Amino acid sequence: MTHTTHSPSQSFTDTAHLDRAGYDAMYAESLADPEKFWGDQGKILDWITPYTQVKQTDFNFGKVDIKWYADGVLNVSANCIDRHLATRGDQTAIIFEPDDPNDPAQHITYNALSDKVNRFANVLLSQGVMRGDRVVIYLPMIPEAAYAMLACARIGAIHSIVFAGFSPDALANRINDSGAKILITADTAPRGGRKTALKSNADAALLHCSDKVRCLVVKHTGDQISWTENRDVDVKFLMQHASPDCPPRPMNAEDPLFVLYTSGSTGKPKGVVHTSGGYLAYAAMTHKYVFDYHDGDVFWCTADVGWVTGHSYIVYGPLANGATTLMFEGVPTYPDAGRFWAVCEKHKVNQFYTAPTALRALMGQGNSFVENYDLSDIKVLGTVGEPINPEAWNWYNDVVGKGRAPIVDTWWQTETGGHLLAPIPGAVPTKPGSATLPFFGVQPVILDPTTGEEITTTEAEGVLCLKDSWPGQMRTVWGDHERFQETYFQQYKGYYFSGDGCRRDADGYYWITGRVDDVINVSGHRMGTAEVESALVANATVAEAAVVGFPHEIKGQGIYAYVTLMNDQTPSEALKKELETWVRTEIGPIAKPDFIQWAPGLPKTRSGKIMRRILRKIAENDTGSLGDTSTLADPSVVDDLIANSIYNS
Ligand code: 6R9
Repeated sequence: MTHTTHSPSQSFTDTAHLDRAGYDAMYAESLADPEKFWGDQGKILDWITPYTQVKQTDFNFGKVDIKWYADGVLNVSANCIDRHLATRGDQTAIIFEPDDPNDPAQHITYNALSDKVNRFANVLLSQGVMRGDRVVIYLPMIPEAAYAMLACARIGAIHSIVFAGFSPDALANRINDSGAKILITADTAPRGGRKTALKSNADAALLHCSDKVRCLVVKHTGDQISWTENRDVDVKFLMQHASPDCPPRPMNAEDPLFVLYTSGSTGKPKGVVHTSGGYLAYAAMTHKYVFDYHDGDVFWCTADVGWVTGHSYIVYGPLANGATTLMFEGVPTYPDAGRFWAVCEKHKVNQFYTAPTALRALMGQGNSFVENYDLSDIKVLGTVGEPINPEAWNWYNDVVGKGRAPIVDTWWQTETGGHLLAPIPGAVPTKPGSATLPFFGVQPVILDPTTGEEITTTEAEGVLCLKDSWPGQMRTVWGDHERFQETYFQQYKGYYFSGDGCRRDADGYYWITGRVDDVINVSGHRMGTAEVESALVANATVAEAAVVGFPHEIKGQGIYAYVTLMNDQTPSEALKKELETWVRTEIGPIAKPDFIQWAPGLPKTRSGKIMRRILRKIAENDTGSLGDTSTLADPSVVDDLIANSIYNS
């Protein structure tokens, strides 16, 4: 396969932080002497007590231990706010663009951000929140979400954001697993002209939590909500009466900053733990270099703060760099498919960062939605979350960027804290669909999945692992270090295993081919098939369920569920609808199956293991190559499944 290569223009490279020689030199230095390299780069932050130790990391299964800047002391909120006040107190830190385009945008300066975060931190203290306590945040995309995160960081509390699209059950599980003392939510959340009843979801979740958990409510829309005395607290009211001065607490570099739950191939979602110093340094550095961010630029990442992308590239990376970061409450298609571009024009956005699924959806609406707007301020375009197909890449490049803006396809994970593979835009030519080359200090390797041996030829295909640590790496799974080791370090000894398949081409460029485990990627959101299955079997009508991904034009992957009903149940369209609604309420709308197929039987080995490989092939309509089915206990179930698949019924 040949691919067009796109090189940055000379004028872009002339003003960029790095050209090719600069990138090559820094990358070489980062591998030759990581202690020195990261020792120098850690100075991107302000330290209360400078570190003398830089890197203490061990990837060996059984003793996995990751520490960066271990004896350094800092405060994350002071790095994101206080240190900028002298030079840029009146500069906008956050632009808030509300759901309704007729409502005014807010420009929150660094001074104003400081005022809000200090007050919010004092409110948390007044509610008994102490260093190391967990605070669950269940908020829409409003400035209070950033205030709450930074207020936690200011007093050393550990935040755990739960995406506002998750159901009460999913919220309750996360509150309980993290042992949170406080839940922060809002009355209602407008999105795309509709409202989500967040507070009533929170009320429902709290029925399953300790009655000691307090609920801090941001009255955002002013909608009517129910109120539980002695539990519910009006945050905005308390903030008005709180002191605007709350000294930042000195924190150790390795003190946890946040826990973020993410799906894996087995079991319940796990709490990914990120710590303070290494995470922030890595988020700031990647934000600066991968987006070629310069002082005065307006940066917009369209993710939700409920995902890691929002943590690192709406809040922590940009604010650590003193940037102007845009927070958008709405959706790309409201009031119409031109909203992203209207907002880019309105706020003169310089770097725009979104997901392939959004691009595919907008691409289908026609170019006029883009062409109506002046996008001449855009300098860099980014993508994240899933592999980008060349059609979407080319549309992004030609129609949105007019061929002028380099596209940075960034591969990374909740676990990695920041970008691991991405082109430095002034330095590295891009190829549509490739995340190109590693960031500084990152050593990708491709292993043969069966032997576990490293494939050392330039051209290679296999599973993607990392050979050594980087400062933004997760440190552990909340409350379960064993699970951390087993998930990421057991299968391929001595490496961090990403769970992704990957190909390296003759130029050494990396091409992510998708997950190799039972994780599916729906619109850039990670979902464990096991999670959806356990939601389905929790319904009284369901005997057994198997869930796989299938190719979906807009979402990348859709959710395909094979369901075996209890003997006394009769399949019907109504029951399908009921099960879809059931999964929505158990997990959230993003987990709703796109297709449910009644399966009188599932293909199982004689030992009772479901052969997912076969189910995947049927869901992909690739039944010509089912492979060996002779080990199945009852091979005839396969014919029935094929005959009744989405493609044949
Ligand atoms: C940041 C984020 C991680 C998984 C990852 C991979 C997929 C992310 C990608 C990509 C191809 C890219 N992924 N970025 N695949 N190209 N540029 O998305 O974190 O939600 O934890 O998902 O997403 O499969 O393993 P997270």
